[in-house]
Amino acid sequence: MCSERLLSKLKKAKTVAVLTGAGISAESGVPTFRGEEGLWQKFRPEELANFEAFIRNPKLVWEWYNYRKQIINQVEPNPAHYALVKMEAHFQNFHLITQNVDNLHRKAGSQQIYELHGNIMRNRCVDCNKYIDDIYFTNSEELPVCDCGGLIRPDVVWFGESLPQQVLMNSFFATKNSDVFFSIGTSAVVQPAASLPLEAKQSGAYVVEINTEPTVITNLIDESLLGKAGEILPQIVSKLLDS
Ligand code: BJW
Ligand code: ZN
Repeated sequence: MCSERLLSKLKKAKTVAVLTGAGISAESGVPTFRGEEGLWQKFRPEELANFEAFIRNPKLVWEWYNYRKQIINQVEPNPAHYALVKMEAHFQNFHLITQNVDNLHRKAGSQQIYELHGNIMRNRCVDCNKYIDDIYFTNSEELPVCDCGGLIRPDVVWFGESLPQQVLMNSFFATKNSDVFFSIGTSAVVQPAASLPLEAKQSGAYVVEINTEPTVITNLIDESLLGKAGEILPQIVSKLLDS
């Protein structure tokens, strides 16, 4: 699955950047966002992952997050997450940029992670912005409320909201400097993350996609590896380490 061309690019690479999306956690049992299987109670992510939806119906949005948190708390990283830990140890400069909020890269042992869309285990108050660690509540009739009386929300990035600026700047910097860039398990439709593989391409990186299906960027990049990240990434890493 690892072409000679990719192997030779990787052997010469000093800086490697990786963008991951929900597909990398699919083999761990975390549902993706798009496609039939990704829909939660037939809601599109755009309908739930926005502030207006939260204010209109916080109970519904919290139900979605509680459902996902329950899954995330029970699952383990898969071979794709672990392959990226090995890559981090191998390369001089390695940057892992993730759209995922599920903590699985950290759980696998990746050290430096740019979390573009926040983290599902953190929360903050919509009024005073105070950070609140993980909260557990099973009865979503009782919504979590801050000391100040404000509603507590998950500390994730919803549609129409800005991404954490420093994390975004670091991600673009790493992308522009990369010799090889991987886009793994993302449909590449949500901006600004979706522009990173194309930014890498424009800056001269060798851009590789790993996905079970072709995406909107497949024809714009250098190499598309069709298949499961948990199967393809370990093959790439072992070929690289054995060579
Ligand atoms: C496998 C696999 C296996 C499966 N192996 N692969 C019009 C045009 C352009 C942009 C916009 C527009 N209108 C609005 C915008 C901006 C908007 C946007 O991009 N919208 C588009 C959808 C049109 N973006 C934003 O609003 C962002 N902010 C922003 O732009 O700020 C500036 C601004 C501010 C104010 C006004 C305007 C601009 C914020 C985006 C936030 C996204 N948030 C979410 C939720 C995060 C919290 C949470 O998790 O709940 O992030 S939405 C959701 O989508 C989540 C994901 O990170 C993100 C991306 O999804 P991802 O990871 O790609 O998952 P899927 O399911 O789409 O794909 C999975 C893939 O895996 C598939 O391809 C499978 O084939 C594959 N796969 N198994 C390998 N085993
Ligand atoms: Zn508050």
